[in-house]
Amino acid sequence: MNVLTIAGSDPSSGAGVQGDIKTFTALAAQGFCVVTALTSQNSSKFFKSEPASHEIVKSQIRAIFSDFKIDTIKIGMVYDKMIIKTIRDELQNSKIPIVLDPIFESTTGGVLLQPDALSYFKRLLIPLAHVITPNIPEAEKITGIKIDSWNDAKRAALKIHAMGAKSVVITGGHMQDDKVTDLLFVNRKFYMFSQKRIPRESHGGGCIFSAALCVNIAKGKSVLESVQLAQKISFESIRNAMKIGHGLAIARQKNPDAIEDELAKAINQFVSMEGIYQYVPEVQTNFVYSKMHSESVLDVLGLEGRLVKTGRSISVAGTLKYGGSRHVANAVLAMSKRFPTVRSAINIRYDNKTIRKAIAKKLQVSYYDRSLELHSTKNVDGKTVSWGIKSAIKKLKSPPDVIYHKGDAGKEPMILVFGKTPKDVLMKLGKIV
Ligand code: PXL
Repeated sequence: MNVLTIAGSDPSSGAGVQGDIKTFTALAAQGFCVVTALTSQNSSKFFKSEPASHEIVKSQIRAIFSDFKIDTIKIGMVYDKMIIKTIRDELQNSKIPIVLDPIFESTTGGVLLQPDALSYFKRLLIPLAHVITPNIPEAEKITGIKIDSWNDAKRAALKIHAMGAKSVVITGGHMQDDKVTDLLFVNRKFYMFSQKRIPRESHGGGCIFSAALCVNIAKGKSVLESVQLAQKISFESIRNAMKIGHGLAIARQKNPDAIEDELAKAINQFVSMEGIYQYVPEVQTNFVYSKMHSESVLDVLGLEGRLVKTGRSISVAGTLKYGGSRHVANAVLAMSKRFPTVRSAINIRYDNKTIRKAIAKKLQVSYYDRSLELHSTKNVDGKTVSWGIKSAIKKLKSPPDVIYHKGDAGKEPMILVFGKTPKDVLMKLGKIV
């Protein structure tokens, strides 16, 4: 999935476009950015900021939209009236969900929105927001309501909703409390989610929250679920913050889903293997990783699109999703029923040379013959693969590394490489390609 941030540059890279790209990457999304302004700051001090021209902001936005299909947009620092107007003009007819993160001032005191731009922010950007994510001082500034209690926060949320934001999250880090509570208003209802407070200031946590929210919405999750997940992700990132410079610790993104994290890394490694495009079959490639004790394809993470051969390279089409793969996922399910440690697999183009190489490298290779399958399971979605894997492992005492078949009428021959983890699969693949 492709996620765009329209925001300012933060050279300390805890916040701003750099922080957002890190969050997108950590959560296995493809990140894009449009830079609205430059700041000079480090972990202790904010020095200066200056805007990009509105022409170059417009040109960046058009450059992105003329090439990529963007799933969600986050808007952060927008700095001045002209940039706000440009963003509004470019996005007002778009149907892409927008997460608007009001950025008025940095933790270290820098001005990130010109004072005369606030009314433009309210009038032109708030109505575009699918979700807006002010903290308490930002919600006060937008609404003029002094927030001392959750009742005040609710009034502020309703007022921001009335300004045109579809849903509103007021992040409660600034509320005096030993917990951190976020207030969500969505579909006419209020929800409150609390998390332990980490007694330490850090830089970037707010940006991570809204960027993570943006990724979760891109993944098709509801606003309610996305906010809860984003709270967990930013909490973990703040807990994982590191004092790298002389001032504030910098929040560090962590993907709470280790399966997604490992598979996304392995996919990136796979596509950059030299000459690997030659191993992608006609039906393209999928790479999967299942949960432990998986029961159905919904427990197996795979690409909803595919790893697609495009000329002499491979592009990653679609998003990692549980249930995203049928064939390769069913192969792993069948395998892990017998050998539960095997949880990952990839399919590559059949070539007898590849099989000979696998045997020469002492990988355990097995095969099945699709033409021997009974008619009762043939062509039933997913059944053929399960049947094939079962028959290939029936007589084996340990799990094979490679299983292949030579095809059948209208069916392309195929090689599957199995492993405990995506990394294990890549290691085996490295021996044979
Ligand atoms: O954390 C908010 C933020 C967002 N964007 C930029 C920033 C900051 C805070 O410093 O500099 C560019």
